[in-house]
Amino acid sequence: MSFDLFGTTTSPFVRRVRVVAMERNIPFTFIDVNTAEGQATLRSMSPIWKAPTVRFDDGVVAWDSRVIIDMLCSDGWAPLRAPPLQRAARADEENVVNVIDEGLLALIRRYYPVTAKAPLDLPWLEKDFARTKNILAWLETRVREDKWVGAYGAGQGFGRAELALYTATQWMRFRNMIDVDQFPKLVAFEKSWHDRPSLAATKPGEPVVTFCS
Ligand SMILES: N[C@@H](CCC(=O)N[C@@H](CS)C(=O)NCC(=O)O)C(=O)O
Repeated sequence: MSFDLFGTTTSPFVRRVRVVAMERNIPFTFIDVNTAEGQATLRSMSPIWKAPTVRFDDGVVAWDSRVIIDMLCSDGWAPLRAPPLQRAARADEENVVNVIDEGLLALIRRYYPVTAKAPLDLPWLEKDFARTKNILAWLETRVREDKWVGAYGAGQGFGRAELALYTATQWMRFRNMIDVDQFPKLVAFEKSWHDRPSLAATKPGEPVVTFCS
């Protein structure tokens, strides 16, 4: 399997796909959608114009990081932790990933007026900001042993929830969107994973490496 990845060097959702590809040793070609050509191709492929969007070597196109990651792991998740099979544990993991996605999307909606120097004192932007703070406070109560997120994952490796949380808080720091340091358990969580090679090789804004070992 190989694929073309339409993305940016900064997107946390694109980063998740890059991390999974590196972890699973799946080669890909990166196409920057911040170029005119990359953006035009993205728009010809996806009606929502969002990154990540992927075209696999068999021609299959997918957007949304969760769907893409599922496809990259269709024959197994190793060395990542597979999603749990047990009902309650599965719901817990899906809920955690969904919470993180919503927190990120709320801050991404705020990021655009921040960069445009547009007003931020609008009720829906204020609600989005409060929502993200509430989400981070909730996640703070879900971190276990400084490493795992959610009820199910203790000692079972780096899975979707940990990937989602790490890439989210790192993007929030990179864009200076919220003070992550006010959440000590999230800070401890980040520290636990900093040296994982796939995370260290995909820092926001740095050139994309598409290595396979
Ligand atoms: N649910 C999507 C979210 C993707 C997303 O929001 N991507 C942002 C970049 S971080 C994007 O492409 N934004 C461009 C836009 O809104 O036009 C996923 O998980 O892939």
